[in-house]
Amino acid sequence: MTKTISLKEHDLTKEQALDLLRQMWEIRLFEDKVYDLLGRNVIKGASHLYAGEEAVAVGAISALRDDDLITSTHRGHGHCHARGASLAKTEGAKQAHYDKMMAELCGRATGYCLGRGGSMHIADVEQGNLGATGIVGGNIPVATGAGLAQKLLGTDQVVLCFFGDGASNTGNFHESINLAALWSLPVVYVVENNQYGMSVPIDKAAAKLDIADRACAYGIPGEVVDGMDVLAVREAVGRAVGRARSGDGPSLIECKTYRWYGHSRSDPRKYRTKEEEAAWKARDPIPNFAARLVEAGVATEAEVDALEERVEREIEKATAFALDSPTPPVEELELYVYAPFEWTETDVARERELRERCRAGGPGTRQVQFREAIQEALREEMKRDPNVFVMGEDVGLYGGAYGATRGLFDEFGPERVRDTPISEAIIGGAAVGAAMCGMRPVAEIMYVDFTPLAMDQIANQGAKNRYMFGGKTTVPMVIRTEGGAGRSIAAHHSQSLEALWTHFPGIYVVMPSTPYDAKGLLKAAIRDDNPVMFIEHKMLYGVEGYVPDGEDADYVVPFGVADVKREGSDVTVVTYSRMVHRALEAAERLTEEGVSVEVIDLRTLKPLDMETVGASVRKTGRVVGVTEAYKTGSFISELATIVQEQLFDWLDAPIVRVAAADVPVPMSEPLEDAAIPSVERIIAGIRDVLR
Ligand SMILES: Cc1ncc(C[n+]2csc(CCOP(=O)(O)OP(=O)(O)O)c2C)c(N)n1
Ligand SMILES: [Mg+2]
Repeated sequence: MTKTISLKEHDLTKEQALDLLRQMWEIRLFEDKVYDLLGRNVIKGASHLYAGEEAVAVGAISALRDDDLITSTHRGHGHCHARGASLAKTEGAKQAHYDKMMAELCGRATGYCLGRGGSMHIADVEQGNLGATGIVGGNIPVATGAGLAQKLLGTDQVVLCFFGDGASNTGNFHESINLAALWSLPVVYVVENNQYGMSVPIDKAAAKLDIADRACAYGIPGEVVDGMDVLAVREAVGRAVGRARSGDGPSLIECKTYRWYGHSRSDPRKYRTKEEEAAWKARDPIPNFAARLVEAGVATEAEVDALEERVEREIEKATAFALDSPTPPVEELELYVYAPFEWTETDVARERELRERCRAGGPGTRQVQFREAIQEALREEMKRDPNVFVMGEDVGLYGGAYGATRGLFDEFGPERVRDTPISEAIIGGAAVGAAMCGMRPVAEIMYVDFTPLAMDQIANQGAKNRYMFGGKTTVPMVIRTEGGAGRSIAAHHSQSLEALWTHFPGIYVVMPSTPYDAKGLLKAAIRDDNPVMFIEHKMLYGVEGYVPDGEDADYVVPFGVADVKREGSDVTVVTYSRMVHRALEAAERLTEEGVSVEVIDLRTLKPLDMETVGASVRKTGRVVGVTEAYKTGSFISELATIVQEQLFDWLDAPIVRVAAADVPVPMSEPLEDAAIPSVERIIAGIRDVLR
């Protein structure tokens, strides 16, 4: 039997108790309405309904302060609802919140995410709801990163992270909780164990049925709670929030609960028996809580009934608001992919002048290695902006696998130069969450070959959150990584995977070839409000070059400005990173034969400077694209298509691609050499295009 409620014991006023009931009714009736609208095809797409689980979201969020944060899941209406409802202090603000939620589900311009996110990606970042995710478990690292930001910023705000029993079997769960425990981050992990991950019951997905038991493996408190009892959830989460706020680190709270509807609308629920459903429904969190309030004399039956009727009217109003709202204008399709930032003509002109000065060397310049250029950029940006910090595997005392962070640990200490566990997903995800909360992380993934381990976090969350959430957030993070062949370390440490990253909208891709470019581009990347994949070639770290000195030492290289590394009139070679050096050597050798080759270093693949490429192609009429990446699907293939689309009339010959062989990069030196473009192969490519 449930305990009689004592408001005093639960530290609740009557208004607060009734508000918990009201919020649960709001979620229930909202979800019933969504079910109806889905059935009539008014709401399109997937909506995973939260009915049955209301006590979890409402109880947990009621334990938060207004400035705390949440992250949510594909079954996120309840979380979004409770967070928004608890922050809205007037009836008008509450109605506006329901309106924006319903409008978002209906794909309208007035929705929380302006119709970009819909049910599975609903968010209200401006009010501390860092968003839902369609990737099961995808929000757990983001929440952890948001917790890291609170720690670094010195706030006492707490992050509440909701996820399902299914999500607790993803690597994200383990990597996140390990890191949060290690760094004592203020995150409360709330598992909504509704007994199923789609159709698969918990006992077919995990050998141990209480997910909270896993907490002890990470040395944090874990607790199982009756997720059908709003006060039990509120209390357990309240204790965990208290620990997090006072610096005692994360907790794992498992709420046993049940969803009333199928996984999604198309689910006939064949995997559940009628008896099982009936047993859970007898424990319905809403009428049970209402009865307890009446029984304890907190509210009358009439008050409770009036509440339900009022909620019905609110949801009807929200539905009418949504259906009367316009859909987003298609002309605005591309709005919000990138945070706006325009380099001025003056920036570009100044950089051109500095570039020329450094190409020549001499007064006002200084010679450094590529590795030192990276170190200098990091050091200068960390000094300039206290929100810049570095994290990754072995970036601390060791100084990074290639020494690019050497010296930073001594200068800035372990808080701002953070060695991480070998957990690429959480390195990427913590960067996303921290960046969404005002930090400027520079996260190192040791090799580009390992970036696929973090791909969900960087590409699905980091690159897309701004767009999916209606332009209401920015993700100013830099992922630094090392790519390329040349050290006989074979197929897991030698690839050029930039094309994977140029494929995703919402992330820039930068590949410098000289110390000058590396320093200026890295500083620009750190200052940019967009996610940046910054790929350094491992064979370039020892290369020397000139950087501006004196009063020009603090310079940036604007994104989307290619550098003509050598002028020529017969052929345009377009390339980037290490291949720039080989292309220049090829060009030099061909001079002896009277062939004049222009070499364009793209510097940033995204944004791409087609203006510079176009001007060159109009002059030469012949293009060779050179890349160290596998030929199939390489970025140079994309470039060839763009040239063909935009400059076909100026072409005098088919475009030639000189790329790596489509074989995993082999270890043995002669094989490795044969796999990637040599100077000779570039010369052959140039001869081909001249035929
Ligand atoms: C990474 C990933 N794998 C699979 C899916 C497909 N899928 C969506 S929800 C779901 C079940 C998730 O179960 P759980 O985490 O328990 O959440 P619940 O749906 O029960 O709330 C699955 C398999 C997905 N969206 N993302
Ligand atoms: Mg589940």
